[in-house]
Amino acid sequence: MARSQLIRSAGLTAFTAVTVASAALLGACGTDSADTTRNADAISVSQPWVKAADSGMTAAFGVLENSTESDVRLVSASSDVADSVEPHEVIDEGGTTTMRAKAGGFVIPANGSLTLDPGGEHLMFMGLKKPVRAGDSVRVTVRFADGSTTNIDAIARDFDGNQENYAPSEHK
Ligand SMILES: [Cu+2]
Repeated sequence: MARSQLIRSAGLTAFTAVTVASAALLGACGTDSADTTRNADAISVSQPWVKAADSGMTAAFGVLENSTESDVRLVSASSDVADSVEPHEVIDEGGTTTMRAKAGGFVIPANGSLTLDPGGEHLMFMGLKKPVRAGDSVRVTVRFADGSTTNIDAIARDFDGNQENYAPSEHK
């Protein structure tokens, strides 16, 4: 925003503006991290699955592995089958577990992995637009801190455990 104002006030041509913007982007990449691997290329996902549900809410799980020397942050997610998808964590509030949006998203540690599983961190689907049936493949797009994205195709399966963690009352 500040950059475009600067360019406008300097009265530069559109062509110059594009060149300046590109140079600024390259500069940002160089200084953000010594590792130039795109976040999306650093992360591989295994065993992705989503809990089958007729309506309302559900959640997706799996293992995210980071093959680089830098921590990678998953900041947001989306799916065509839900109004919204959020990184969630489960917390213990005086003996009762409840869940909430995880501030800042998930960190996948350098040379490590993050497991999303029932009762722990998960990708929460809210406002299902259609039933998710066992066997369905549900695409979730996850976005990382550097803006790169990965499509995850999660297979739906019936899962009865941890039902209490997905009660609508626990969501705002
Ligand atoms: Cu949740």
